[in-house]
Amino acid sequence: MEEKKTFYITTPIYYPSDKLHIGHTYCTVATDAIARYKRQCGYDVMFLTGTDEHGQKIEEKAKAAGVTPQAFVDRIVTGEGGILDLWKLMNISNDRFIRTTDDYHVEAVQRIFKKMYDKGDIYKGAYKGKYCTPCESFWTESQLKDGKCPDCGREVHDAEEEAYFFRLSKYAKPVQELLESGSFLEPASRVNEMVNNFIKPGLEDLCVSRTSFTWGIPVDFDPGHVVYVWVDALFNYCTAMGFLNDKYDDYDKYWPADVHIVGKEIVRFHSIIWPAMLMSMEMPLPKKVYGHGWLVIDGGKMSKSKGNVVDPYVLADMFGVDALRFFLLRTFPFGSDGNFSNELLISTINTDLANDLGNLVSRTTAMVEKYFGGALIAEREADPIDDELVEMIRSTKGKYAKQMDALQLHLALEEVFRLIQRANKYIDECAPWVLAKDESKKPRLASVMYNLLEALRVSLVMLTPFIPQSCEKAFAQIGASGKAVSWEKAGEYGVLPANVTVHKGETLFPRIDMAKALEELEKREHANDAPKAKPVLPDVSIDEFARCDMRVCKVLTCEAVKKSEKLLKFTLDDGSGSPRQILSGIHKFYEPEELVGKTVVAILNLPPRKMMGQMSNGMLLSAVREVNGQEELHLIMLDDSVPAGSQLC
Ligand code: ME8
Repeated sequence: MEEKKTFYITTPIYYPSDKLHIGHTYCTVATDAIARYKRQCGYDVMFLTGTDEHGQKIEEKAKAAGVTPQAFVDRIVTGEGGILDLWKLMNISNDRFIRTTDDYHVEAVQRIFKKMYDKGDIYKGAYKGKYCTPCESFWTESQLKDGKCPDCGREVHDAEEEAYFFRLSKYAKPVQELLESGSFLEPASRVNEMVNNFIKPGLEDLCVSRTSFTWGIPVDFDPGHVVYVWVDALFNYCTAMGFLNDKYDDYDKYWPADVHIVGKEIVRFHSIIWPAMLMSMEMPLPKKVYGHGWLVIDGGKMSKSKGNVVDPYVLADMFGVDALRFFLLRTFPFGSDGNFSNELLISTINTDLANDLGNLVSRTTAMVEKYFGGALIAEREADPIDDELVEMIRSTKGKYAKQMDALQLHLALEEVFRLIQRANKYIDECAPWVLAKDESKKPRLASVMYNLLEALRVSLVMLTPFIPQSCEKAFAQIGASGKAVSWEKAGEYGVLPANVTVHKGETLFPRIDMAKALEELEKREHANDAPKAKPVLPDVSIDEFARCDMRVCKVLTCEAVKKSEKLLKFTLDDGSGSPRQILSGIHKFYEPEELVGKTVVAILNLPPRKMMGQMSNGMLLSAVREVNGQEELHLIMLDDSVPAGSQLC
């Protein structure tokens, strides 16, 4: 058997420093559509994505959250609502997922770094910068705030830090040649930008190790240094295939990558630094780097600090995963920036999916049911009016494929929608409702219906990479399965059986009421403004936890403490037989009368404490949260059936 041709495609690996937004989703959904298309065409596809987990930024965020960097990234990558969940929700069909903290990657990067060092392409030098002594931090000139330390605002002084450098300058010429010949970097406009802005002014050697923080891959032959995060990150594309490690064995099969899909701001790393390092390693170069544009809001990039990030979870929940995938790829030319707005999203769904595609499916299946009881008759009668539609059924595939192969996803979709719109027009031209009135026109009516089903079949095959779940449902509705829904048959007419049977089903894309949806979105966005719960504290051992004696208590009496606005005095039955007194500063939230008789929880073995002259022997447990700057407190109360003295564990 002939071996399938391989196709290796990657997305950037994402920083797990915050929740991902619709801009990140855009990149991954686009890559997914290309990967699905290539699989359809018969390629043996390897689609890689992952997370880029090292670096100072993550180290600082973890510190601020009071957790270890590993715990911090674990939560964002594998935690609920994290990156893996998002890709599952968005129906991303990646074949592999790499985390740069995976052991095999760490070890392979150490070997790579050593190889370039042994070759003389990495050398030890000094990184000149500004130093803040109290903070013990190195800064570059551009990181300073008004010439002072950006962290503490104090004076900085010139300093040097020992660091390793990669001889990027040595590769300036071959990299320029690579960029200027062929189609290594696309869109072509990005080539000039790279050559004129970065290579021609002179490529300087690149600092590839740091000693000012520790959250990175250690340089194993020089403790104290960690590998620069971009060196670590870029090699993911090879280590994930098994390069210099035993975890996988696919390097020979898939490397070099057919295409790296990346956002425009990281084109420089992928089209200059990456090929230079590969040249140094004497490894084959990827065939293409494609730099897509950004989704912007009011002309500016989405960013957490600007508060304009759009949550893909909210949009997918309100409008459906396929509708969101479709909108992203149909609306914006892949190589350029696109202005995101909720209005545009809703109007695209209504126009293309509800009106054009959804209506074509529902009108066609409804008519086949109404006029033929669901199954077409075999006898058909052609008419010259069919010719244009039939020709489009045959020719759209070629035009679509040309655009898909050039990664012009929006233009590929344009071809499909041309066919869908033509089919809708054909319904009006043929007026099946008139044909249906005349029994002798049944064969003609059957022909019209058949042509519509064929137009739908080929359109849906081409839409499958974009809206896979909806296409599966639509195929079932139009009675298409097996070979008929294959790529191979997407440019042929006459594939569905003559007696094809339809199954009218649920509406695929209900029309969205713009005003109502915008109002709902507004509400949900504000719901997201609510403060997030505090980060989880560092781990305690089970033994430490077990030393806290927490028990169920019944409130026997409760009264306000004189001269105190906050304190309530409780007498509690803790199950021991003698009453226990606890003071609690919760008067702002509860009146004493409402608590008598309640079943509460207290920690009993805290050291006794005197408050307003009274002893408190323990503490009542409450749930606390800050909402809009106000503290909210809820005393923990249990069902009255839980007996006093029951221990919490
Ligand atoms: O850059 N519109 O990670 P990242 C479109 N870890 N694309 C956007 C976008 C937007 N508004 N915002 C972000 C990194 N992206 C590195 C990559 S690869 C070896 C290392 C895209 O999480 C962005 O352009 O900051 C980039 O391609 C991707 O999301 C990941 O960004």
